[in-house]
Amino acid sequence: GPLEETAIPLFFGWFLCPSFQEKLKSMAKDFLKTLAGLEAFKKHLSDFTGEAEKEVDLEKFFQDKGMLHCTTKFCDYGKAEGSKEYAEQQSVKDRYGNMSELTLSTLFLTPRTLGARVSLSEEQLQLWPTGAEKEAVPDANLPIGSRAHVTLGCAEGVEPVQTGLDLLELVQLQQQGQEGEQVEDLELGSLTYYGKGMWVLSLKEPTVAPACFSSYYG
Ligand code: ACK
Repeated sequence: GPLEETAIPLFFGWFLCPSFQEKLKSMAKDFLKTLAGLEAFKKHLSDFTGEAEKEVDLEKFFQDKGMLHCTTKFCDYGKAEGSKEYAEQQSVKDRYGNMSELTLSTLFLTPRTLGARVSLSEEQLQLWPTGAEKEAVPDANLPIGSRAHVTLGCAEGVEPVQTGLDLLELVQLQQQGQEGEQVEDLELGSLTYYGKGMWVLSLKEPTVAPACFSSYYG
């Protein structure tokens, strides 16, 4: 009967330690504050507002989406394709509850989402579900794990799933050789504009985030 079955969660992923969540949130806040003050950003403000002269408070623009994490497999309680197989995978069972260090390589934002890109290690890639990138962008050949991210905020009415999709759009542009417009060297790293309101801050020093591999039932 149902009580003997293992319940499949909403999603599996790495959950950032509470103290580090605060650190990352304040880092993102500082970044937004700096960005908002840059002439280069103001020049492209209409990407966010739809109007040239209108002001935008980026900190209010991106709404908090709760506990910071890096999703590996979105299972939707078993309804998502491949979720049962993922939940039963040996590496998932072995690593469940283990601590890991996530490397955050960039902060990025679009008119929809604000996120941090995660560079997964070989070991962490063993927990990455097959087809995560193909499922999102079937026509491209994107590197495995290139969708890995932490959602830091979403514009009003935007679902967090969008953050990974926005990241893949950026990865695709980079893969196609688009270098973007290198705008400025900030204290945290170099800032690049990719058009259509897409900004990337490459961190000078990748930030290491302690996180626990687990799952969320909601
Ligand atoms: O920010 P995220 O990675 O985007 O974390 C949340 C988490 O699952 C709970 O909603 C992510 N998510 C939602 N739908 C999907 C999906 N279809 N594919 C991959 N990740 C998803 C969302």
